Amino acid sequence: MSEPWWKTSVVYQVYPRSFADSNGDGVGDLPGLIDRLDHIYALGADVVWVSPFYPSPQADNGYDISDYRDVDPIFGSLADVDRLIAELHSRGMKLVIDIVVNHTSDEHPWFVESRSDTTNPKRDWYWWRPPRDGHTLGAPGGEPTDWIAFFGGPAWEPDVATGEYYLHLFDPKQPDLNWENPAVRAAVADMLRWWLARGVDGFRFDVINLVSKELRPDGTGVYANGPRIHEFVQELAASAWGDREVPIITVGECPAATVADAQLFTDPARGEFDMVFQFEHMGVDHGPGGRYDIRPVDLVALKRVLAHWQTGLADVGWNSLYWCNHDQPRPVSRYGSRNPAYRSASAKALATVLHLQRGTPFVYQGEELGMTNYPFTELAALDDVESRNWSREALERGMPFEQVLAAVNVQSRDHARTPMQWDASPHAGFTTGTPWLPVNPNHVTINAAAQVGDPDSVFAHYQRLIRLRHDEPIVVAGDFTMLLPEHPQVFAYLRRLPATADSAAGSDAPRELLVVANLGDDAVDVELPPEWEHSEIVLRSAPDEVASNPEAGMPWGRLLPWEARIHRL
Ligand code: TEU
Repeated sequence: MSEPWWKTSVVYQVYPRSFADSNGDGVGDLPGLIDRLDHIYALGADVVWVSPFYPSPQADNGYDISDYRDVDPIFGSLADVDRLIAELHSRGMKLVIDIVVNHTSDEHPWFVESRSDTTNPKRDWYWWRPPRDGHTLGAPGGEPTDWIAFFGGPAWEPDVATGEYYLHLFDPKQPDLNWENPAVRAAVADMLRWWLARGVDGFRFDVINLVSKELRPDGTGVYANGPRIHEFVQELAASAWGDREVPIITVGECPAATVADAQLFTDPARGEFDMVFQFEHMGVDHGPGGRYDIRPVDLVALKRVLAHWQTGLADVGWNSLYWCNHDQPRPVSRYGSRNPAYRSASAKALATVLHLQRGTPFVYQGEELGMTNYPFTELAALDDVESRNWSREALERGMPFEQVLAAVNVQSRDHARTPMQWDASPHAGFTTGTPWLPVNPNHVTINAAAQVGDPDSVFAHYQRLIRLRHDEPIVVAGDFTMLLPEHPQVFAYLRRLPATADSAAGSDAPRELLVVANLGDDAVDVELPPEWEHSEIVLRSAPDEVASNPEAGMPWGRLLPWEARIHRL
């Protein structure tokens, strides 16, 4: 089977600010990451994706870049990146860097030039527009379109000096680049080639499907998946990495992308991306008001969405698989048990149903330990620009404080950003200084030191899931059939390797796997296909009583709370 390497890989995401601090300033850094690479290696991950480490005013924690070809001193230096690459490569691992090119920082020299004068050669590198007809700059309703920024407020910022507005789909300190201008696209491709020459193995493209947009009258504008999106991506791919002998890995982050969009982005014949991050399954606990309009997780809807992506990209394209990243709450708090006794079991069950799907799994730092959301008690403790802005606006609209706090305690992006929990010491082994965001008090029990080497740990379960993907071709290549789609508590599916599509797997390789998990606090009896009753159990996670006495009168089809099993035929 000559699958590209990224199809058999597992990616581990590092948010460098929160991973490991080597110099005691309270902020994680690249030397800290290098010191901890053996943790990721021990887990079995093949690839490390590092969130932005470039020079940045940090208005959005580095997703506002002021220089694409350097490292922010808070994170280290270019020499540290070179060392990171060498240390990863010496372990047989690879590095993916984060490319944020829908926007730059307003402090990037390109934007500084662009805003300096309406006739500056870089004026057209960004989206500048005069006030709407009959309005004065900055007056209510003067914005050129009705777009609202992802972080709240109008997506247009008035610039008094030149009398025009500029577009920012995110923070005002993140002006959008104008990809209609070929010089912008050439500059981006040039920068990617520079990083490839330095030795990186791939790119994660931030909100890349927003780069083609159409400014139109109110209610008709297009800010995502615009008319030239595939043209832009194909051009970038061809000019930046099309000539590479060893394929790199490319992941396009695509909010609002549908399966149909993803088929286009990830069809190898089209020369775009290897995979995209889709957001549909992130919406199953969002109400009509967005992510802070919280609804209980609807497991049936979650399964329907994931199955749709599995089948939608079965024949063409490829899936990314993720529960978490630096923008999402912790999966065990979001989809897992409310009962702390089941935290570990629910982390294992969630990992199982994700990792046995077809696609490339992404593990976000701390997920492999079952790290949880942080219990915020005051809004002032929040750092994330999105949750700060949302909570301020919600209070202004009259939402009671308790309700605002409850919402951020479910959804704030800061839950994923509290420091990595290495050990039980005062700052969890993350820093000797004062951490930039508080350490979760539960680090005294939930930490890497307590789990690495413990065969019952969440960490050990992730190790087994990753090893299974490396060892069993069926996990990579098998097809997917959802079972019990309407069951409100059980997540079950089959993976099958059709005999024809499998020459290299060998005749004794397993051709069918059954994955089944109880995602609830109560034991449940389900009707599973009878031919599986006496099949081999490859992996089983369950509360202690089953683990110690697996056959203790358990009827076939009974699943204990949060029990997950993988069977092999
Ligand atoms: O996120 C894009 C995005 O649309 C969401 O994940 C975002 O977090 C939004 O707030 C959802 O409510 C990417 C980055 O991952 C994120 O950290 C950046 O803030 C954003 O782009 C802007 O660069």
